[in-house]
Order: sequence, then structure tokens, then C-alpha cells
Amino acid sequence: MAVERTLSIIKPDAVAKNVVGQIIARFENAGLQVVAAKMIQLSQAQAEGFYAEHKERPFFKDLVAFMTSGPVVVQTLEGENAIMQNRDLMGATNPKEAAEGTIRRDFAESIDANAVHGSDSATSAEREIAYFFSAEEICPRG
Ligand code: RTP
Ligand code: MG
Repeated sequence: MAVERTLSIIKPDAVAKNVVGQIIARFENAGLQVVAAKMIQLSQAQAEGFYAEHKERPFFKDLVAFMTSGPVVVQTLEGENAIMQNRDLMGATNPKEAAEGTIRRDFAESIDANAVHGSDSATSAEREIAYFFSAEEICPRG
């Protein structure tokens, strides 16, 4: 297995619930390291650009509205198999279908307000990390 980086977003619902630290602890306890982090309020253009792959989908408008409804915490996570590890920790997109012990099962309310985003492939991870972080903002922990 290779050391990878992935992009994580703690979405507005989880920030509003004050569970940022509890979610980061899940990553750390699974052996992932935070190598970049910031809290930001996404603009409409930033959210639309980030989720551009979904722009023809019926839920796109709601997704952009939700992602701009409050601040988010964006992070780059690093570790062995980080992309799939993070997806496993997150659980299914719909929290009602998410396995026990996953972040979405424990902290999310609905398919729209589902607590976290995680890159779904190496290609997405590369694009998404560069979307939010410059090279200087990433601090490898070694
Ligand atoms: P994310 O990109 O946020 O990590 O979530 P994901 O990979 O698990 O799901 P994805 O298919 O990429 O969808 C992005 C977000 O759009 C919302 N969604 N709504 N109503 C629906 O059928 C529907 N499908 C997706 C979710 O909030 C999902 O996280
Ligand atoms: Mg996705």
C-alpha cells in the first residue's frame, strides 16, 4: 500500500453541530494525519467549481446551496491508502445506509446534510487538493 493524500471537507451541518474535533479524531485514530487545514465560507462559484462533475445532476442546485450555507473545514489528509480509508471512515452517501461506526452514521442527518466529503479517486484527490491548497500550505509530517 502506498502513502496517499486525500481531500476532506467537514460540511456546514457538522461545523454547526460543533463536532469538528470529533470528526478529526476519527481520522487521527485511523492513522491519517492532517497535513493542511483551514475553515472557509465557500462562495457559490467555489462550490459550483468544486462539484462541477455533478452540474447536470438534479441535486446540483441543492448541493451548492447547502455547501455555501455556512463555513466548512477543508483538510488534506495523508496516510497509507488514505483515499479509500477516508471513504470507509465516512460511510455511505446516505447516512441511513451508512454502516455503524462511520462518520455519516454517527453525525449526519440526511443525504444532503451528510457531514463530510472525501475524494473518491487518486485523480479527484489531486484536483481537489490543488483546488483548495497551494503547495506551500501543505506541511508533510514525515
Ligand atoms: P461527496 O462527494 O460529498 O464526498 O459525497 P459522495 O462522493 O458520497 O456522493 P456524490 O455522489 O459525489 O454526491 C455529492 C453530494 O451530493 C449529494 N447527493 N444528493 N439527492 C441525491 O440523490 C443526492 N445524491 C448525492 C450528497 O450530499 C453527496 O454528498
Ligand atoms: Mg463525491
